Amino acid sequence: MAELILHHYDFSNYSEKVRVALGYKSLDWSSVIVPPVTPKPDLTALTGGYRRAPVLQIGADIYCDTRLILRELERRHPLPSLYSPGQHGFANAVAAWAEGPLFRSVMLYAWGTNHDLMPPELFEDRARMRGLPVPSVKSVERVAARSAPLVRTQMSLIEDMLADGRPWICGPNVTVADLAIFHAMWFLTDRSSRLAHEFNRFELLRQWMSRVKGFGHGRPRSMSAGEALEIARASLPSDPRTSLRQPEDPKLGSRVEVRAADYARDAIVGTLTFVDDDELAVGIHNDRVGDVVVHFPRIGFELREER
Ligand SMILES: N[C@@H](CCC(=O)N[C@@H](CS)C(=O)NCC(=O)O)C(=O)O
Repeated sequence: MAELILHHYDFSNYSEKVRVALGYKSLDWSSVIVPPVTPKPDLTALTGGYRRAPVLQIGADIYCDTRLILRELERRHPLPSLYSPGQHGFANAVAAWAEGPLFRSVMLYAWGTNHDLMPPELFEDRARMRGLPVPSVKSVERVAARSAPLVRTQMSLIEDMLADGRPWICGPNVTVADLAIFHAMWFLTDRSSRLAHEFNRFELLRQWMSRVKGFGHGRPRSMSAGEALEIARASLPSDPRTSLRQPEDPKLGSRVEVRAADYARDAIVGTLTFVDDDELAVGIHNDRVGDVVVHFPRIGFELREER
């Protein structure tokens, strides 16, 4: 079975979501650490310009965005499952809230509280990524203070989800909702314990957090970016599955642009090789990696013909 290579960095919460999934499924994987800020020349050689973390590489197939990375892990390693029938739609809706309003408040509160512990270039990089002015320390602290009540309100919603004694967010089975809420909550105390007191009131949430932590991270071994690029160059992309085009989609084989719908909207330009309800894939080529196929989830990404 082809090796799983995760490109990620330590304080990336979305990377933590995938590390926990690798632990839940008890998998061996190779760990390539990417810089938390641009430039990221090795990563973008593989992805055609996508800069976000994490990215999963399997040979010459590159999977972007945790929504698709988890699906691909499930396709290749179905058990234990993260997609129990009958819970998937609900789990997705919960995950959208957790990675939207919940994580936004947590991020603003945690970064504003821990700004002195973050790499100094981080605030400038993220402002540039979003096309916003670089915030002052004072404004970062003010926004943190405004976000704190929103974090508490939403933590009490999680406590309520667990109030009937269920082990996992959607009931008896672990789903993507558990991983999505977990990585948002993890971010609150990952850099320091300054906000640990926020968990005091939430007994069920604390117990659930330790159950998820118990999955661990699987079995990583470290790998250099150079080695990962060499593996891509020496591999062929896997044969595309049968596509399921919607009438509005560009034709297979046409030149297309894919970009994230929210932030870091750099276009990835390539040849459309596959589409279905959940996934888009484009073939790209460059001297460092040869031919690779970059895969994106459909939700959260825009697909159009090259302009
Ligand atoms: N929807 C994406 C979000 C990924 C994301 O925003 N990751 C953050 C790090 S946790 C990021 O890439 N920030 C900018 C960067 O690292 O360059 C996913 O699920 O993978």
